[in-house]
Amino acid sequence: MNKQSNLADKKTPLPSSIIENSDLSEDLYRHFYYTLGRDQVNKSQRYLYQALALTIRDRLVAKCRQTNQQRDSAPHKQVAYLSLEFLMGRALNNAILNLDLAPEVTEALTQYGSELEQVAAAEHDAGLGNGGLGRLAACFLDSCATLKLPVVGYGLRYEYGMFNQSLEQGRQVEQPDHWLHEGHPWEIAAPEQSQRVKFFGHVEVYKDKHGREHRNWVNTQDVLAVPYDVPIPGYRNDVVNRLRLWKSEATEEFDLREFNAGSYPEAVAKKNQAEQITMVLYPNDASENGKELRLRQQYFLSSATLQDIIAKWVKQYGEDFHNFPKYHVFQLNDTHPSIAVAELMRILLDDHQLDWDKAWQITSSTMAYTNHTLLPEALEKWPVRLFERLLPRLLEIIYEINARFLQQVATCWPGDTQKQRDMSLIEEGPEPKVRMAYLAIVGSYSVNGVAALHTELLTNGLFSDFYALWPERFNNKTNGVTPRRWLSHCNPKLAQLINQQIGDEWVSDFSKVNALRAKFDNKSLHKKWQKVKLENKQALVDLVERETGVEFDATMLFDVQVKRIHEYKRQLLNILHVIHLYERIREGELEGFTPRCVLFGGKAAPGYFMAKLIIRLINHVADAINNDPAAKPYLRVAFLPNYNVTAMETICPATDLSEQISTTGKEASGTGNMKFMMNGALTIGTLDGANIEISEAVGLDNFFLFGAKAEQLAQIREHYNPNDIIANSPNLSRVITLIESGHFNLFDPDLFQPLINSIRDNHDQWLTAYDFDSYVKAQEAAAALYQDQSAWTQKSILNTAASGMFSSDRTISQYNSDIWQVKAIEFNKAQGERNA
Ligand code: GL9
Repeated sequence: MNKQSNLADKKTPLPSSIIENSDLSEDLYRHFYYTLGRDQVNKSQRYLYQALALTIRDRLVAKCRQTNQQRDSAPHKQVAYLSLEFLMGRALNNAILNLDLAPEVTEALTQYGSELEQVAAAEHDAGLGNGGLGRLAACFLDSCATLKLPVVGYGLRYEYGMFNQSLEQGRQVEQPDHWLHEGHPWEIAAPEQSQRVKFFGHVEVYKDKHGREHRNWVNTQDVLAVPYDVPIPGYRNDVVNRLRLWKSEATEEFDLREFNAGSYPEAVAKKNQAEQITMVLYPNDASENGKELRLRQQYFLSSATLQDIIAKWVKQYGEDFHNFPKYHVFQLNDTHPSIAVAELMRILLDDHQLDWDKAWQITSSTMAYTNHTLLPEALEKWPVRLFERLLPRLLEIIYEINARFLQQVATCWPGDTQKQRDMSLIEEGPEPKVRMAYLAIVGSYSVNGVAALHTELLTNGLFSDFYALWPERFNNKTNGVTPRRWLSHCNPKLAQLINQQIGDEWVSDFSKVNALRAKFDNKSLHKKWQKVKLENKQALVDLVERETGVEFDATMLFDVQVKRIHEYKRQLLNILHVIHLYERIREGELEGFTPRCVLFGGKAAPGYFMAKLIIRLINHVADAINNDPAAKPYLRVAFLPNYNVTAMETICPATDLSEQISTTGKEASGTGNMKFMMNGALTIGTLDGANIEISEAVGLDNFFLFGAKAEQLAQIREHYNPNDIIANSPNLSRVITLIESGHFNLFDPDLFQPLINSIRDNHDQWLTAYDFDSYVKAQEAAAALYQDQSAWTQKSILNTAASGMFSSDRTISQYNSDIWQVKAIEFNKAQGERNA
């Protein structure tokens, strides 16, 4: 300690100033030639990328250390954001933007005859998530660092991320995404901070010297959790937070025991079993996955994270946990890590001998739960039998939590045993199950939904009993997205134009983008706005042509739906409309026809038959249309394979019309809708999720609204007959007749019948028929408006101007003021001077 300060006194440069004063191009040179041991610079963008990433990582590490020091200089409350998914995408350009290094980097690369764009393209997406939920976690990390909040992300370091999608004869084919195979230069392993996570075994009861009973979970098969830290820079504010990703490894003793028993191959096989846990991300969008390995992943993340944090606590404060809730919050990203509730209880009870009430008080005042979906199939329930075998001690704790909770229910609703069954953490039946959402609610001091409608539906519907018991626990936090990645970085031309108009403060205070509103009618701005859009569309034209061979035309209306393929998101409704447009062309109904290019993109869960069939229909329809010369001037259709974060960075700046057409009440929020809006797209959408708030912010004059409303659903369902609707809609009849005629599947009769049946026979669960005519009408309004470029551009500007509240900075500020209440990290003067 003294030695160090002596060194500092003698003006030995601090680690951070070594980096800050060093020359970026020299560092790049050093990493390229020495760290990586390469030569022949020009030949490998890949190694140049790695060297540049290491060069920038040095700077991040310096700031991360400073951030830690500052944060730890006084006791500080901190948040752990627990998520099974962090869909980070690429990191290089984001770091360069946030650290403001673009000029230096560009110059350094010129000396190697290279450009940032080429080098950046060598980076693999970190695809550690499925879609909205995982990308939200990534946007949140950016906002937390930008708002200087002490928030650490905790997740899993999957060896294989979201699968790569390709198309074969219109079918989705999945390939493994071995994103780590060329290394991940941003991460730093911290094996000395590894944790042991227990599985299997059984519970023993023992008495301490005071005669008190305790429990021990013994004879377990342990797995090692090794942390890898990824730096998360704030926007030009010197703060660098952390994302800690756990990798599973075999414990050494395990190997040794088997090895000594003479079974070397078995020992190695066990090692594989341990390493399986973080091998692969489950590729399921909003649907339950009952696989044992998935529960192992969830417990592994929860246990490693809590043990990590508790170990640091004990080191600092010993076993006095009295103040623990003053310094810690655990935000649970959906129910996936909700086993953390029981795990924190276990650690406090068994490892630190707290009594139940004290442990419960601590647990239930540090956990907070975010719900991301109302879809019943996504509500996680784990078989009690599985719990019993895999996590026997956790099941005991859940039973005890439940027994005490049901007492409360009984007090509140005396004699109402049905209520007790309804609210029990254990679902009865031939195969009893643990209801993970209920565990999360009972164990948390805050429960939030992700858009106003969604939270309303949670409190009035899905969780209404819990809301009746604890109304103060429930709150809404409408989602947001980071304007750094989703405007500054992905749309530099528009960002620059906005800067010219209103200055650049919007980047860190996105409410300021509202200043654009005053200029919505400025003709010279219109010209520039249109020019930027056209150039962005050209970039998308190139991407689509490269990836699909389909020629888009940048002068046509770009109509885009990219997101996971799911029936409730209704890509089917969209392609039915495309077929309707095609029929108009075939029948010569061309009056007022606005030429358009329709783009689809998105992955289907590998086991989701209907979603995969929708992909095939889109591709077959696209083929028919793109190969019909009569259609070419009016309509082009493409399905872009392997939609991911990086693709969206080219897509959203180029989109005119954003398709947000889910069945009302089904999309909890949506976040793609916000990215498109920021970039000046107009939305065609239902009153669902955050669309409602989007339409309110921009005004219904600037939004193409259609479809049933959530409050009408029950009434619609009462006498609903989709076949009547089809019969009474000439447009829809014509479309369905064309599909049923086999026009798009000449060699494969009945191929698409399950899709038609889902509308006709299966009560049209997603109201595709019900909403079709109103969708077509809204599409016609969009098409008509597009012909008046000046009117369209006005509305485009108004959309960007009204997107201020959809910044994840706003969302995170609300999480902080309502739920977390942590203080921003402020660098004190002394430290600033020392580092100057
Ligand atoms: C989701 C909801 O479906 C979205 O509407 C919401 O915007 C995001 C983020 O809150 O969460 N819930 C969910 O399970 N997914 C979501 O996108 N699915 C995936 O992430 C694939």
